[in-house]
Amino acid sequence: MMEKTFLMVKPDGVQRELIGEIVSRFEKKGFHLVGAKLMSVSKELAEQHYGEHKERPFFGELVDFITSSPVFAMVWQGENVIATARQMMGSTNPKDAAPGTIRGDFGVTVGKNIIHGSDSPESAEREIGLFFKEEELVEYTKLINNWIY
Ligand code: 3AN
Repeated sequence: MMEKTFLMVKPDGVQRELIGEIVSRFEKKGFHLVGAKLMSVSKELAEQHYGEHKERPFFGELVDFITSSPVFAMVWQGENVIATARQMMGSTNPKDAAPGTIRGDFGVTVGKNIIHGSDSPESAEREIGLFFKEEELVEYTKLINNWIY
């Protein structure tokens, strides 16, 4: 199923200069980049984005962290991209993330786990809407897709 997902290199990934590495993994996999921007996350946006974690003890930390330095927000498109991107990211806690995944290869601790990815079609739609205006998403055809699908 052709889907879109919201992925975000978090402040630790941007500071550690992992944007290129991460974008490259999704490009090489065969997914299609339809939106991207380097941006600062306001406290309001962070609280909306992490709304489902409001009652968790680490909510304050989460908001402080994501607003502490720029993030690289992206929208990727492809068949089953939501679930596949989650697999490519690895487990939430990098200590449990398999080698070969982004968190398994580059992360150490759960508070700084480098990347966020939507976990369902509903959250993908919600998060894309929070971070991107419709005109910031670029629909285009890539001939290489004929060799992927
Ligand atoms: P994921 O990002 O893999 O979907 P969630 O949605 O369970 O994981 O958690 C959202 C974010 O909250 C995670 N990316 C992680 O940075 C942070 N987080 C999760 N559990 C903890 C924890 N025990 N302590 C600190 N931060 C946490």
